[in-house]
Amino acid sequence: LNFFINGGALQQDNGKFGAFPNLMGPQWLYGMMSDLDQTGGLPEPLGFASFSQYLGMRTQVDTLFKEGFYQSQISNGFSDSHFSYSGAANIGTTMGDIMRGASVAASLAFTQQPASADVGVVVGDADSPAVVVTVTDQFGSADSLDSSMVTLTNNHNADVLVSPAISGVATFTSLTFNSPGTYSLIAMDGSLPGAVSAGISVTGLTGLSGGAGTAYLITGPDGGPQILDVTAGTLTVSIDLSIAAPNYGLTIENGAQVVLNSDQHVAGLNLIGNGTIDLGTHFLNINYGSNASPNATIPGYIASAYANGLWTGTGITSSWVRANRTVDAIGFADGADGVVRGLASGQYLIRPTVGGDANLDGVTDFNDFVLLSTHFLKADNRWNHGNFNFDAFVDFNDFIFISHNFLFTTGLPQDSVNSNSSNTIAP
Ligand SMILES: [Ca+2]
Ligand SMILES: [Ca+2]
Repeated sequence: LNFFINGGALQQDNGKFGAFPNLMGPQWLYGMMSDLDQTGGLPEPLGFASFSQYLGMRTQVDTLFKEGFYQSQISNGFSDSHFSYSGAANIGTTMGDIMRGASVAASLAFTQQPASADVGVVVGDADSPAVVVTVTDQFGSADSLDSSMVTLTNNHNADVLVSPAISGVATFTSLTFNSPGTYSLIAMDGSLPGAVSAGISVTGLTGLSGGAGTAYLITGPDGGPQILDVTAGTLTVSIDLSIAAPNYGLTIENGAQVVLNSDQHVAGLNLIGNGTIDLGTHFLNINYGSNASPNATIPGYIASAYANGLWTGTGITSSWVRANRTVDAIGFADGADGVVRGLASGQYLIRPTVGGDANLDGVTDFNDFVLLSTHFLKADNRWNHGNFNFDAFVDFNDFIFISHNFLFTTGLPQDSVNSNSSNTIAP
């Protein structure tokens, strides 16, 4: 009767359970039973009437072969230096040749995975269980001693994700997919045979589309404040994402671009490096609420794109404005200034309009001249105070826009959210 118990190097135990060191947690007890049916007169362990009783007191007997191999997982079966069960049994010293041996990592298995996922959304929220790869031992269970690194790749691109196996279980909590498709994941770990997941159907979120090389990440809880982080390529946004993700924040990283095919409401806009948003003909409303006004960053973003009137720079731009730059520009207003009808305090509006249209009502007229004259020759970077060339002062260079475009309109459709005013384009 030979027993091998994982938990360390193979070790002869002088035939005594009593010589085991403390073995904590689930352990595997297995061995070769040469005479389990006792026809050969094998002695029962001390304190048990029969082997069947002895085995029956195990927490689980997974496999039992008479005259062969058996294994059983024991939870907390060992305390101090004795094997005990319900505090009653001390196996004693009659078990024969008892040895202890380590389990060995034998294979990999996907033990949890989603069937589907959204592009850019981290796999592992309530909608899609995180991918779990288990390093199994020679008995088909998680190798509780394993802490190796499991590598995850896929059948579409070069993305590689690595996670340590903790007690034989590697959980991937930052897995995302960059583009639609049916994915297979491949798990690798050293020289172990690789494992392939079941198919994962990945679809893009409604209203978002991008070409090859476009990558984005959506973080934050479902229904809570989320961030759309565009990390590479050009992402076209065709619906107001705030309908599904209220007060979401938009980050556009260096080298990435967002093209709006829809008006957009966000909680904040963060451009990194040459990150660019092309408004087209659409407005961007920043609902900054009680946070600091984005006026600290927005005029700089637009000035960067303005490029002395050519609109060829990066930042906040508009391809429509670029094509109509002799008349049109990107204006902006802070609701806290009370200039734009329908734009509440805590909201910030950025939109294409005609040059000189300080109050963003779509026409350059005497009302805009009044705003400019009120702030004339003052240091003020706000479009809604009459600064139309994105520098630091309201002066004659800004008056030129009103003069040039007097009574011009944008030609853009006028919004009518605020039905109390026939002269508003605020969202
Ligand atoms: Ca106006
Ligand atoms: Ca100016």
